[in-house]
Amino acid sequence: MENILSQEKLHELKTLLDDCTKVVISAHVSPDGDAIGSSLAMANYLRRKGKQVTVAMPNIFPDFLKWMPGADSILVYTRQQEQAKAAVAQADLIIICDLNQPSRLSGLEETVMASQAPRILIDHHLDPAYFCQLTVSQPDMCATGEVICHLLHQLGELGSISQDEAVCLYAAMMCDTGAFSFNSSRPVIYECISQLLARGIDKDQIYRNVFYTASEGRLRLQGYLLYVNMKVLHNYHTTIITLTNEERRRFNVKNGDTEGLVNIPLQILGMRLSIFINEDTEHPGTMKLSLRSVDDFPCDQMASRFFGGGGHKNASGGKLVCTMQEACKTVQKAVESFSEMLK
Ligand SMILES: [Mn+2]
Repeated sequence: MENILSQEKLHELKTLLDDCTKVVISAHVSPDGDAIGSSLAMANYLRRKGKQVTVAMPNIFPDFLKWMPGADSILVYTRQQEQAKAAVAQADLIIICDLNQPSRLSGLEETVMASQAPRILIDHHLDPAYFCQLTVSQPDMCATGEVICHLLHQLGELGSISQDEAVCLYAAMMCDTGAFSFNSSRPVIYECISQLLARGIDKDQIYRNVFYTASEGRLRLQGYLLYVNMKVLHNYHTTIITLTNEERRRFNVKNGDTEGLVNIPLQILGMRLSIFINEDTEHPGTMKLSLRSVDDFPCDQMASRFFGGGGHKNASGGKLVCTMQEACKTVQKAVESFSEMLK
């Protein structure tokens, strides 16, 4: 295991965690498994230490994460604004997981930034903004869940965390690595996992809880998207899949039902980049883009140059406020401008 904090920072972390009584934990908008898992791991850990903890997410999160220990008490800002604001106003510590810019807190940003409470950022995205008293940023790590494993190790607590905490941390790492199929070759990841397994978690059950939860509609939609909507740009080793809210309604699929679909086209031999353009269910007319690549193709650079987003080398996202047709044109332009790297 790695000691990621200097002695001085470790002391600062200990003091912040010891001195707080009411904690709010949040993560990025459209929370994924790492955002929810790392937030709930910290929540379960601090509750066990006797702290009053509220987890508040900027907006809804996928149904396939609702089994996670503590998920039932998560506040969703877009649905429970007053409660979330009150919790932030009363907090004497705010922990922010899995994001690198305060704008990623979306509707919660203003309230969080207005609070006088100290903030801790725990994250693994590139180029963190320094808007917290304590910033724990480890861009080389596979998930915020992994960063938390190392922090708990350094606090001398990793060996004695609860099973619930271990489950959340494992799920966080599993979700951000496609069940350890990408961005997960650093040996120390498996030292973390070894420690989590030693807490008695059932990793196979966690896998099924996350990945084997499809509705009939999702499976049929998946077939439709691959058969009808997927465009293959053979010259660029790139695939593009589109999904509008109208199509979503036709298959009766909910938020979260399209999670992971962006990875499937990379199963085609030789494909290097997969782009999924997905109309936002909460904001029709906004197109959310997910990018996945293999090897050295920089998804994050494409997302930041063309889609107002960012992320990691092999996984990034962004959004465009426009029609689906216009989004497709922008994607085409983006792919052409990266043609040298894709041919
Ligand atoms: Mn993450």
